Amino acid sequence: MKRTKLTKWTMLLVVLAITSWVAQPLIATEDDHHAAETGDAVVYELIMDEFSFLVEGQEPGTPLTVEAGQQIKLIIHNEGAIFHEAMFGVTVNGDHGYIQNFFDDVAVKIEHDMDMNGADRAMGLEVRGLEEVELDPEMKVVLEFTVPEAYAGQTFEIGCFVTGHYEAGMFLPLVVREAALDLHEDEEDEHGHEEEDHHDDEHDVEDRDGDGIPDDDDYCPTFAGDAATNGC
Ligand SMILES: [Cu+2]
Repeated sequence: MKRTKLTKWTMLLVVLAITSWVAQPLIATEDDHHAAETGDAVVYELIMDEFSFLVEGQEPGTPLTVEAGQQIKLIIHNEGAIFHEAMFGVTVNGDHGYIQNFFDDVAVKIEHDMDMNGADRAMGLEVRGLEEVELDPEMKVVLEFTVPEAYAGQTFEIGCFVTGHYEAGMFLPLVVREAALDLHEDEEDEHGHEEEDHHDDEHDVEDRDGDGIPDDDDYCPTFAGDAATNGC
């Protein structure tokens, strides 16, 4: 949140970059130019500017929606003119971020490319409990992680807590959907007629936040919101 923190972080990055360069880069520079080949990870680009988060290819204000158990490669890019940060969690705690951190018990691989005296270099860190990402203008960082199964059906948020930014609208819901719904339905079909009743029960549409938008259509199913913002 403070510039001093960024300076220390940047110094740490530089030290680690030199270390990893000397002892073979942790991530081959090549990999970053072939995102599609990174295992089964689903790639999203989260763009920061004044004052919003936007998922590349989506309408402004549309949540970042991921699946429980899914492997994610999240590129965070500050396309704004000023410094921004991203925190991930639920329940805003004043200016300090969120009470529950999305990454509390999640291993995150952090990758960053940089130019070292004209040569392309990459670095990587693997951390658990990542609290925040801080980026100067034009900076880009990649987070790789697996969405915990236990998060299925929960709605989190991504927010910037640089003074005044959250209040200016710099936040976006992060929705975790249950995984592999289609597979589940196929299985049910195989059970045949006698399970029809059970099948129907499961398809009763809930509206947990009571905002009049059924959970199936509600991008923020646990937050009472406006129809104009898809329930967020
Ligand atoms: Cu900001």
